[in-house]
Amino acid sequence: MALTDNKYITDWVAEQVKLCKPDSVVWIDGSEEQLASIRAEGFATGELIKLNEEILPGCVYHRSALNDVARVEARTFICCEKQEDAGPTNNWMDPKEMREMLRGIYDGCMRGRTMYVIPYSMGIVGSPFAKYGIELTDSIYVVVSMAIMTRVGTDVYAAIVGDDYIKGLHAKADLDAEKRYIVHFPQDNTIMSVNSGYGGNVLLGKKCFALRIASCLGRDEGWLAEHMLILGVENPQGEVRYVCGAFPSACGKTNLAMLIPPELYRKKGYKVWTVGDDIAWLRIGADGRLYATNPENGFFGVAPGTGAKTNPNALAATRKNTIFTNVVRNLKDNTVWWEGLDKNPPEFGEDWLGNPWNGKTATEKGAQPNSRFTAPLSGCPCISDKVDDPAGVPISAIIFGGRRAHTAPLVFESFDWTHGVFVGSALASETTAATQGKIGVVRRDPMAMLPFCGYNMGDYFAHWLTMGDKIEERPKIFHVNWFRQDDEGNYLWPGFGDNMRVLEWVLDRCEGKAEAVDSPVGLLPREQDLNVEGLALKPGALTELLTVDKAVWKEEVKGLREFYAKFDRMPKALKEQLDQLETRLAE
Ligand code: OXD
Ligand code: MN
Repeated sequence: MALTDNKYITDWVAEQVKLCKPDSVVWIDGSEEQLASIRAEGFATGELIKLNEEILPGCVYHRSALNDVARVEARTFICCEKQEDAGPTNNWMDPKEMREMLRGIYDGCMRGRTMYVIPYSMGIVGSPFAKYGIELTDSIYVVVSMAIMTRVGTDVYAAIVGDDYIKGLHAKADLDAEKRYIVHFPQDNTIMSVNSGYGGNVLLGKKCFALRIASCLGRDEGWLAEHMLILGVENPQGEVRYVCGAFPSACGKTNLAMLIPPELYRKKGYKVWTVGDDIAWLRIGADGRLYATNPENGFFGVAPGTGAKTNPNALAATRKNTIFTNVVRNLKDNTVWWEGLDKNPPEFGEDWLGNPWNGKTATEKGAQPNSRFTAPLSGCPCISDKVDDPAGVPISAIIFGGRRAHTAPLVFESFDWTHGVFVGSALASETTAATQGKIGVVRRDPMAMLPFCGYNMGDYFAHWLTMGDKIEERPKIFHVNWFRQDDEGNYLWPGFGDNMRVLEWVLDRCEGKAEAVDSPVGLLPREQDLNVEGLALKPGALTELLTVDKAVWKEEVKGLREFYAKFDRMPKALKEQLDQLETRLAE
């Protein structure tokens, strides 16, 4: 029975039922009772596997299809009216043609299945900044995942006014990779996802809504939807300063968001608090500062590499009420394992494909490199007490970063907001397992939003510049690179908790307490400005980390010029920034 009498919802659901032809429709109310019965159904069908209740209470295991383990950018579309509004970095098709084509794929695809109607909120229900969505899906995995990643409940129906909600239709269909489409219709606030069961393609509140559709809403309403972590650094005086960080997928955003400061800092009383690890919605507050909220309610983190040494907070967050996807199952105690968890892989395991796997002798990896945990924010030991504050947290600094072996120094500060926007537009990184395609290729990923911006990125850069005009107390903008290597390919910087040393300089710069020197690319700390006490850096490493190699940067400018040439709508101010960088490099 429908749980709302809002005609804009019931009529739309009825239309989708007519199209997909499910055997039954279940309206989700968000209650634990209903979720428990849906989980039980998932256990019965095998879509979910219950894990050891004593060791991993409330945790379940899920496997996605072999050909369906990552986001599919080549099959992701922005279908606005005009192609030029989607811009050169998005796939586009005429919305009418796309709807026609999708109609054929969805027609009857839920026969023999149940359609679930999930009401969810991105942000605190009822807060002026929350945005609502309804996702229709034939996947139990999606229902239980959305209940972790977003705020699901009947209060969402009550909060939706008229048709002011994002419509999402997801169907697994046949999981046919050739007919897999992730499509956004920003002018109708609609998302259609079909033939996939992988989280990044099907948990529609996340990338599809909170980034692609929300970026369009932000452009129209004067705010920013960004692919950013949000963290707070508490100093020994108990003051907390907040930072946002945009890093391309799988560059360690979750690790940075949950950083544990080195002992030296902990002893003095420094702490780091996590507000979010993937998405930030940024708005200008009444006081003219920029405020960030995390619209999500959970973490969808990459499992491999998450361990007691690299990220104990993330690991702790996964010990309760978590969904593990495509990791190794330990059949002996019905728990989970992945590469990088510990040095004790199970002997009696099952790999992500469901084949017997002996971690003591295996030559192949047991967990899929993009295997995931879906865990509630509330389970994270360092979760900020501001995470549920609808006003968000005031942002002192914005940090851009990527994986660059040789180009970018460890950290630099932009000269001003416009230069900072230029630095964000120039962001690049080496590809990893989070997307399909080759691994290790350098790709430009402006503001880490290349796969997530729902409109023409030229207009998006212009929107950033306009936001800068409106913010009275602008955050300073920085660039970091934890991944710089020496000529032998060794990392020069230890990363992880020691990134706190860089954060300290960043925040001190925001408060006018630290020095910096000019360089062609931005303002750099001098070696003595970074606290490296107790760090065993190789001789000369710090000097190299803070070096700007002009020859390498001249090549970078060439690459950037090619990239900029793609955009008809690149703002003049950013083209000028590129010219100015070239001039400074020639001096
Ligand atoms: C993610 C991604 O899953 O960016 O967060 O791919
Ligand atoms: Mn992400």
